[in-house]
Amino acid sequence: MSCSNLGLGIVALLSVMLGGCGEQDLRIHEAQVRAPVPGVDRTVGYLVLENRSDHHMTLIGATARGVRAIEMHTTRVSEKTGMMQMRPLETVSIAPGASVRFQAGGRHLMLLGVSELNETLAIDLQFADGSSQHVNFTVLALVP
Ligand SMILES: [Cu+2]
Repeated sequence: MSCSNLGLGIVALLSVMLGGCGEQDLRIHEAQVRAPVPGVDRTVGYLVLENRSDHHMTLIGATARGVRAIEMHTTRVSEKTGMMQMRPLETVSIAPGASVRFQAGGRHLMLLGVSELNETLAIDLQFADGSSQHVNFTVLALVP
């Protein structure tokens, strides 16, 4: 076997090994966190998770340095009051080939106990299979 063949063999083996952890099967788009309103220590995060694998992925939580807790919420109109209401989500499942969108007025990440943010915020997304994904969220400045 020549050197170049050996090299290709290792690359092929590595890609098989990495394929097992499923990280590259998940694509993240539009990861954004809104800068908190001055004096408020909570804010929201949005993103799109695209599952390019052939199995379900289940998001079970998220953490970030400098943020006390991150919850997953959904927003619904209350049947009783007609007001918008947030409810916690324990898990968010993404079907094979599907995308799940966290966006304004819907599903969102609720960041609680937020200290000062820089231009980006690194959030670790945790999945039911024990894997996690490190995602850099762009921090959006407040619209004046
Ligand atoms: Cu919320």
